[in-house]
Amino acid sequence: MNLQEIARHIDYHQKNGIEMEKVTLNYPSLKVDDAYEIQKICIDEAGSRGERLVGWKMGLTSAAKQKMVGVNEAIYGRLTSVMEMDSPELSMKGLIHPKVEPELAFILKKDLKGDRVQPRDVWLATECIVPAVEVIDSRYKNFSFTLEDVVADNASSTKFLLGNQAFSPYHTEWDKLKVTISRNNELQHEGYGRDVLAHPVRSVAELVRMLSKEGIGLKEGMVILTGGVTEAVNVQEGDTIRVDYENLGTLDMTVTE
Ligand code: OOG
Ligand code: MG
Repeated sequence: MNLQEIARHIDYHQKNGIEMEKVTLNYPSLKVDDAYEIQKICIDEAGSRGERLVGWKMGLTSAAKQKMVGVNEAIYGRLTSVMEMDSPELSMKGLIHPKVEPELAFILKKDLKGDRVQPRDVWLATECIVPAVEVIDSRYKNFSFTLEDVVADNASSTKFLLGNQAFSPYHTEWDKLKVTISRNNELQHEGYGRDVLAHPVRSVAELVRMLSKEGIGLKEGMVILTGGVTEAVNVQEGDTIRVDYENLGTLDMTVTE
């Protein structure tokens, strides 16, 4: 099994927004560690095209998300500069079957590393928390995959939109924050910050612990998506999405051609 070759195959489908068969169909013995290695090779490949690593995401950190895709483990993915949206307009160009989901993003003011990182370390390293919307677009047919497949496909990472307003970590009870997502003015899903590993701060701590196995950590200035609070919502051209973060405001996204 040649991980470089598998990575090149996935990178091609990511870059061009073309769907593909699951990697595990051809490589049923693929291990999670191999899948993370493939993910890394794909990002190095994107790096050679000028994309910069700007952060990380946790995925499948809520029961709603795990149930939706049938994978019961938290995973991580890498966020690059081309994934960051600079306007709330999502173009369908180059996308396969995108879904959007509400997220809470941590922005770091210090590096974080180590296998014993606790929530208090995360608080000390957090500059602010920003409401965010993530666009996921699995490269696999029918959005169907195993744990190994989705890890190799960079946890379905595609785009993310950060809200304009940053919030102090200290004046909101993030676990009690209610989040709802509507499409075309119809409520789709609702959840609470605590649906993300009891508290989103724990998602960042878990990410650091997972990365420490690879000998890496988080860097100052990075953005960390802590994982979809609710199930994701399918979108198509013409849709408008509104995510409501209670007293912290709303984030809107419109889907264009
Ligand atoms: C995997 C990515 C999950 C999240 O926030 O749970 C994710 C997927 O559902 O395709 O981004
Ligand atoms: Mg997500």
